[in-house]
Amino acid sequence: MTGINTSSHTGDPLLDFDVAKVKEDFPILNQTVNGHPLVYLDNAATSQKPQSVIDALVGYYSSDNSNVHRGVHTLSQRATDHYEEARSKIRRFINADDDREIIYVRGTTEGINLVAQTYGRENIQEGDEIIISTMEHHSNIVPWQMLCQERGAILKVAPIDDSGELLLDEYEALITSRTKLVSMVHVSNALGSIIPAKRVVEIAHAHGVPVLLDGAQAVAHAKVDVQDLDCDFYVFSGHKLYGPTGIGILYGKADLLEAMPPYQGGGEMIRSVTFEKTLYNVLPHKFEAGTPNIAGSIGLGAAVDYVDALGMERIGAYESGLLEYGTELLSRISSLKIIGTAQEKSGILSFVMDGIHPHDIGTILDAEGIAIRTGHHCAQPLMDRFGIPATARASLAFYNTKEDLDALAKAIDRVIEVFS
Ligand code: C6P
Repeated sequence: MTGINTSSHTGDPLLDFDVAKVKEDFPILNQTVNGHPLVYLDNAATSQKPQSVIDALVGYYSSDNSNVHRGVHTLSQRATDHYEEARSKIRRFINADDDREIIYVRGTTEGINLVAQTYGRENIQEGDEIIISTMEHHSNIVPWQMLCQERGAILKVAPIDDSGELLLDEYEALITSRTKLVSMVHVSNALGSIIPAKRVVEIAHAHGVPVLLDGAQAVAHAKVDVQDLDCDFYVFSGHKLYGPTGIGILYGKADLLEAMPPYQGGGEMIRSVTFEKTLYNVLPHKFEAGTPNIAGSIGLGAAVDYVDALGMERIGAYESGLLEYGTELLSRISSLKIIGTAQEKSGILSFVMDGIHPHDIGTILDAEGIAIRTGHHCAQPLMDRFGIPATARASLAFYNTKEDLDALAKAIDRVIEVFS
């Protein structure tokens, strides 16, 4: 597996990436659906898994399956080594400073809930404020609403413009002496907008406010460096990064994590327990109560190895080329409107069509073997902002091709035909 044509650079990222070779690493892509070769364009919902990730899962269960941090026997030590090696790989992948800052969680949703229930409960009092943006996924809205309800705190929403760009001045104007946290999506799942995350953090920090970034749609598509971003928390899901479901990462700066109370109580998160008192374990174990998703962590480590070998910069360049190509194709369809046209965009093509419900678009595309997502994308307030109930969304990964996008455009012509 390399997928990178290093011998003859053409300067065209679409040509410099050997996508045919890369696709061979993803067995699921080699099938027909409804009589057509599968075109998988639902990568923002979940991405497909390379053989190396599947092998890592099978390898773990075939050779090493055992509980971690508990046994002196060989299998347990092997499982623990692999589990902790994966943590180190993930730490390097996002350039965190220390393995202690990498907390295994179930996914983005659990990572945000963890921060809300620990940092939030500890630091947010009546009348305090939390700032999010219009573009949030429900998982970066509801946990804060729950906390605000409990505490009598206030949730403020930074607006966006019609292209889907965050209005930085209006965001800054929302910050007051009562603002205790900013929690924002790094890349919008419904629009593809990439927020100026570094600037968002700088502005918040200038007011002494910590920042959580929801990186669910960012980590698989561009190099993320948490130290460069200087964010205080960063969360993402393994399954959108070519890894297994049920595993994700909460990154937090060590001093913040140290000061936070634990999330759940149970085994593993303790140093000692008596009926009178429990002493908590050190980081990261303080936040990892119970038997963790060992196979998932190891699988995520293998996914990180895979994308590292391809190179995040090359992945980003290739996907940008694809996005440009797809945007151009869809823009030619007069009855179609792209929702989300920010200057800085990740590989998401959300669109609506005159008089045709997105679900009908999705159904007809499925009959052509094309998988997209339709609906509100768990971002209902964002749909309200655009005055629409739903969009059809094609979302890209590095194993997609220009031909996939040609097939999408052709199938959209078919949708128009059916409804004319
Ligand atoms: N978005 C989509 O189709 P979980 O479910 O915990 O792995 O990820 C939640 C989540 C949080 N933030 C953003 C920006 C997301 O995109 C998602 C998941 C999927 O867009 C499923 S709703």
